[in-house]
Amino acid sequence: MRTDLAEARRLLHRARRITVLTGAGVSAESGVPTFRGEQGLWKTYRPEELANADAFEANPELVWEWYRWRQGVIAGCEPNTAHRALVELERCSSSFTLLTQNIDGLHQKAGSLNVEELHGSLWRARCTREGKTREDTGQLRCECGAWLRPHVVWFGEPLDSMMVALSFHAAKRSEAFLVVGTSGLVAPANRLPRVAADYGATVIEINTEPTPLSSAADFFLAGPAGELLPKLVARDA
Ligand code: BJW
Repeated sequence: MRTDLAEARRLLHRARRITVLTGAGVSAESGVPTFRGEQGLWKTYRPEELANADAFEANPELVWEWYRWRQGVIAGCEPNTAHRALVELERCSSSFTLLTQNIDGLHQKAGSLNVEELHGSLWRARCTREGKTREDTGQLRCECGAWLRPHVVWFGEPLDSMMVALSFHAAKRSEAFLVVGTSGLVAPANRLPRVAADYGATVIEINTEPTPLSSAADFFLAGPAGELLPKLVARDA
C-alpha cells in the first residue's frame, strides 16, 4: 500500500470511470458527529436503543425525537472542502458515481449530482404501512393513519436492491475507486472497495486512521478529508 498523494492524483486523473464511497468522516469537518470513535454519536446514544426497527416499534416518538435532534444539528451544518472537491471531481469526470452512507444530504447541498444515498435520508419519511416515501415535514402519521418512520436503513434491514445493484456495477466498472471517511465496518457498503480492487480499479483511501479496508487499497492517504481531497482532485498541483 502506497502513501504518495502525487502518484494517487496522477492515476485518479487518468481514470475515465470514477466511483467514490463516503462515510461519516467526510462530514466531520462540517460539524456532523461521526458514529464511532472518541467523538462518535454512539458514545452518547446507543444505536441498539434508537436506530433499529424494534426500538421504533416500542417507542416511535422517542426514536423520532432523536432524529429531530439530529436534523436540528445538521440543518446548521454546511458542506466543507471535501464535499466541494467531490463536486469538482464530478464536473471534470466523464463517468462519476458518488455512493454515500451518509444521510445528512451535504453532498447534494454542495452540488454533487449523481449521488446514491445507500442508507437513506434524514430529510425523508416513509409510511410504515404503504412504504411510500415523502419529504419529512415533521408529521408523525401518514394520512392512512399508520406511523411514518425515518427513511433510513437500520441494522438488519435491506438496502434498496436497485441501489445495491447499481453500486456493485459501478464498483466493478470503475478505473479509480475512492473511499473517504468510513470505518469500513458496515456491510454491504464495506464490500465495495474490495470488489472494485478485484475488478482492477485503483483504490485510494482517505481517512484519519487505517481501517479494515486499508489492506485492499492501493493508496492510503492519512489525514482529514477536507485537507486531502482538494489536493487529490486539484488539476494544476
Ligand atoms: C475521518 C475524518 C476526517 C473521521 N477525514 N476521515 C452480525 C449481526 C447483525 C448484523 C450483521 C452482522 N454482521 C453483519 C451484519 C450486517 C450489518 C452490519 O454490517 N453490521 C456490522 C456493524 C457488523 N449490516 C446491515 O444490517 C445492513 N443491512 C443488511 O445487511 O441487510 C441484509 C438483509 C438482506 C435481506 C433482508 C434483510 C436484511 C444495514 C446497515 C445499515 C447501517 N445503518 C446506519 C444507521 C443509519 C441511520 C442513522 O444514521 O440513524 O448507517 S449504522 C451507521 O454506520 C450509519 C453509517 O452510514 C454506517 C457507517 O458508518 P461510517 O460512515 O463508516 O461512520 P463511522 O463513524 O463508523 O466512521 C467514521 C470514519 O471516518 C472513521 O474511520 C474515522 O477514522 C474517519 N474520520 N474524521 C477523514 N475529518
